Amino acid sequence: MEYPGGHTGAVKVLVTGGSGLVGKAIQHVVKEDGQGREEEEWIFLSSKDANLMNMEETRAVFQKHKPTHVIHLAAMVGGLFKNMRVNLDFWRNNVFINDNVLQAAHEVGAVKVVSCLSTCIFPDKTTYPIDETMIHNGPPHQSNFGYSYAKRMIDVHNRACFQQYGHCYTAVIPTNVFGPHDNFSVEDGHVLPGLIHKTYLAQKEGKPLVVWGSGTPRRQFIYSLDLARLFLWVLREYNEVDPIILSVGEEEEVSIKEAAEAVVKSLDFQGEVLYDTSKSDGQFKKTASNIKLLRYLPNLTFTPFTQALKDTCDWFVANYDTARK
Ligand code: NAP
Ligand code: GFB
Repeated sequence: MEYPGGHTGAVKVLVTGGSGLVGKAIQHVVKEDGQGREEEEWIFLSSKDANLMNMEETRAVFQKHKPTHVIHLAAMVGGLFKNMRVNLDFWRNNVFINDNVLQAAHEVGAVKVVSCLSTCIFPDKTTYPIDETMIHNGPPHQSNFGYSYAKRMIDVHNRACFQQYGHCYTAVIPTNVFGPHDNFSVEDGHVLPGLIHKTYLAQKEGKPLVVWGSGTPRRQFIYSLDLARLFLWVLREYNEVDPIILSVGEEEEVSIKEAAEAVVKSLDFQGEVLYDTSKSDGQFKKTASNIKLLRYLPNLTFTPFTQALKDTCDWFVANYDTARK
């Protein structure tokens, strides 16, 4: 099986951040869905295996496994409100993790690394739809500039690594992700898991659901299992250093109000829905184009949003006691 950099034979894929929302989805697709290949060995790391902010621990785990390929997901991650609270931590922690992982991958001779950016890192003042060429065209939204600049440095690192060593180290740019094993924390998580958790509690306590902000901002959401399948394609077939947006189409963009109404419907919530406009709306929109992806995969389809959301709500209710919240 020919891989970038002329790699043939056995493939050992090390997934950093393998215990999170996206990592668990890749585990599901590789193991339960049988999408893994005979010549591939998959290793999924959590922070218990190594604190990747520490270079000695990072080097040790890479020396231990000597991966030929890396999917780099590990990061300090959070929703709008956590980002607004601790931008400095998001900057420092993610810069440490990213530099350690990319350097350790180089030191063990990994032929490919697929890292993870986000559609929230693009310039806040921009034309739409956003595409992959715009990453560095201006400052990101003020609410998450620490995380955004740390993520943008991955792209800088990849380009420098290609120029100096010829490595195929690349990155994907997912839009907002949701699914089983998400972080359902009301304070620190993203909007969909936060609304699922809040609706579940409102239903149990007979109280109104309070949606934060005006409900007018707009988002594109990708189901974690759809994203996981795309990660396997990028690992095996995508050979550009330039990043690629992994998102549903612009036409799938919904308002926060529509997303909240979809959560209410999925959980069959009968109570009152209120909007707390004292809370920030954050970025109004970050509409991203998936044209580059569709040029590679013209027949690509995504799980319908309402189905994916229902599956996620069902998972949360069934795993309430052990879910991250
Ligand atoms: P997540 O659920 O919060 O998982 C984060 C993962 O990183 C966990 O496995 C965690 O390990 C690991 N990690 C965090 N700090 C670490 C450290 N110091 N050392 C080692 N491992 C560490 O995040 P996610 O939503 O799956 O995000 C995965 C990637 O996708 C991230 O790079 C994120 O920036 C990107 N992304 C996410 C979204 C989204 O909407 N969720 C959107 C765009 C891009 P533990 O489980 O041990 O804590
Ligand atoms: O997913 P989220 O927290 O982050 O969504 P972003 C924030 C939007 O949802 C704002 C509204 O318009 C909020 O006012 N919202 C309504 C809520 N109710 C809630 C709720 O209960 N919880 C949350 N969290 N929001 C993030 C970036 O931006 O996107 C991160 O800050 C990351 O860095 C992530 O990249 C993918 O989509 O605004």
